Amino acid sequence: MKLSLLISVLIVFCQLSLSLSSSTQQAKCKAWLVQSIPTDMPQLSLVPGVLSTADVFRWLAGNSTKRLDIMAQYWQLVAEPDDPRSGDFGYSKEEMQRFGAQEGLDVYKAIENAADRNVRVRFLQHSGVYPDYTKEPSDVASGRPNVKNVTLLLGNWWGSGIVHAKVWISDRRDMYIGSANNDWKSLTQVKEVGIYFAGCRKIAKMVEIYYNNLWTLASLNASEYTTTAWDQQWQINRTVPCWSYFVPAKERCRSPLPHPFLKLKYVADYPTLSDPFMFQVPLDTPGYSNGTTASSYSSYLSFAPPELLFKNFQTDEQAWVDTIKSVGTRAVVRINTMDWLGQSQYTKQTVYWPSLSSAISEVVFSKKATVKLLVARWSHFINNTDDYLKHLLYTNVLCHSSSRNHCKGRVEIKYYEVPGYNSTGPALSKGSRTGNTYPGYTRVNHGKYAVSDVRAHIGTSNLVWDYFYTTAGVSFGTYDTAIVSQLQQIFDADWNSPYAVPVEPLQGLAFAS
Ligand SMILES: *[C@@H]1O[C@H](CO)[C@@H](O)[C@H](O)[C@H]1NC(C)=O
Ligand SMILES: *[C@@H]1O[C@H](CO)[C@@H](O)[C@H](O)[C@H]1NC(C)=O
Ligand SMILES: *[C@@H]1O[C@H](CO)[C@@H](O)[C@H](O)[C@H]1NC(C)=O
Ligand SMILES: *[C@@H]1O[C@H](CO)[C@@H](O)[C@H](O)[C@H]1NC(C)=O
Ligand SMILES: *[C@@H]1O[C@H](CO)[C@@H](O)[C@H](O)[C@H]1NC(C)=O
Ligand SMILES: *[C@@H]1O[C@H](CO)[C@@H](O)[C@H](O)[C@H]1NC(C)=O
Ligand SMILES: CC(=O)N[C@H]1CO[C@H](CO)[C@@H](O)[C@@H]1O
Repeated sequence: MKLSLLISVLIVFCQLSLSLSSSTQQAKCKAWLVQSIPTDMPQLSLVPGVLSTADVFRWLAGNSTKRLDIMAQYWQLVAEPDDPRSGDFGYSKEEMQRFGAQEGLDVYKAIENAADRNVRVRFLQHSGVYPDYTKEPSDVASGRPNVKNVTLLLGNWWGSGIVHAKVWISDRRDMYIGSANNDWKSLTQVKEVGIYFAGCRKIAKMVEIYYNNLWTLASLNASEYTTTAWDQQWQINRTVPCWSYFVPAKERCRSPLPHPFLKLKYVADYPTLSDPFMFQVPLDTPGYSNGTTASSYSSYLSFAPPELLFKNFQTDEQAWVDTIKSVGTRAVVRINTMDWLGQSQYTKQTVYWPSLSSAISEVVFSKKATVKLLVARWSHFINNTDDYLKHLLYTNVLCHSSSRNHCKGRVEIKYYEVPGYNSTGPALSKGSRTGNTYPGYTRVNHGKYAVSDVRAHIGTSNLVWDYFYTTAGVSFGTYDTAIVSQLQQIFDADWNSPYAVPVEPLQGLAFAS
């Protein structure tokens, strides 16, 4: 009698606590995909339920009550059509309005308002860009003791590289991760993709550790913690923090960061984890038509450079490679990037970097996968990109190079050209009209993401060696079917638009399908 009573009390209690914990969790963590779509792209079909970056940035600042942490490459939220040194110079008030410059000012004001509400604000950035550098964060910090700003120069730590991650964390629970810079143009003149989390403490906490680690680096004297190491994997000598895996274990220092990475002996390259840390936070996806109920799928975060890893997180490079390799047999991987190079861009010795192109060729051969790659063509296009893309397209020739091959996959590559991309820059220069029709550094597809049939990966890094080894970057990835499916829709809208034009194979080597 007593025992059965105890048991039923226990059962009721267990059910109660189960339903409590699942309902509080399910009600809390919401995720939306976020885009910026440049003005004057009438032929792009819009994916319903995707939020706009400008709204999300204003909300993150507007909703914050205690803390607001922003990590940015640079700041240019306030347009400067009157500054002759600016790429905005010479455009009229009406033109700036048509370009959507107001959105940037509104975000800037929302940040100022948060600072005035006595929210504890932190800004961490690279040195900024011409002509203002760090003027905007410094202005917000000036005279407000609750606002802290630091400039972190990763070149002092890795020989080259910058803070390139774009992350907002508000009240340790709302967050943005994606391609958008703190720049008015990133809201209405550059195509961006990111993800917005609301009420996601568990995920925000993990990203905050990375944020704090970078904050700590900014306060240390790099020359006391760096060394030159022989990088066996990439065959160069390079500057690395003294706790790097490239430093032999005996010479390796203790990381001054509070959350050091796995203990491993000397390794010849960065270890690929067989069990990178995944978490099962149920995500509500109210922006996806049929995806409002939270289900538990595995999700992950990945970080660059590798020396800034902690716990059991994977490197950003591994997360990209694993996303490509997650593709099912005969299924499709979609990849979107601004830059693509199979090498390094900023190092003294140039590194050859086949990691992503190899992963693509591997799934084309073995899994009969189709890989669709969308690369930006714009006014700052890297000249040798086309050579690397043609090299990757040659996979199609190799695939069919023997009648004994059972290779049924293919690579398809397109350039994405935002209309007006070849007419950007100040409207006025040395007193005369330039003929440009959009401000400098605009009209480009800047998103960095990949999505297979089962896994979505949303990052902040361009697909070039430096971003994975010397530059700060963060990605969020997930097997959540709603996010996977909506990210595919975003890609397909671009891929099938008239703004995407096929990259031609090497001349004379066209592969007939
Ligand atoms: C807070 O965020 C929500 C969406 O998560 C948004 O609807 C609301 O407008 C934001 N509030 C402010 C004051 O920005
Ligand atoms: C950093 O450390 C180096 C080497 O110990 C030293 O020469 C230099 O003065 C330090 N710089 C600062 C700003 O403390
Ligand atoms: C790397 O540095 C070592 C030690 O200074 C030197 O002996 C070696 O030649 C260098 N290798 C390259 C490829 O620069
Ligand atoms: C590409 O080549 C052109 C012409 O040679 C040059 O002016 C431009 O600076 C190059 N761009 C880059 C990003 O290398
Ligand atoms: C820009 O590209 C378009 C389409 O390719 C072309 O018609 C136009 O002449 C180009 N403009 C400039 C300034 O090169
Ligand atoms: C959404 O609904 C459509 C039609 O009912 C269905 O085919 C699709 O699989 C659903 N997507 C997800 C992610 O559940
Ligand atoms: C590192 C950095 O950018 N520091 C700036 C932060 O803001 C103050 C103004 O309060 C500037 O004086 C600093 O230069």
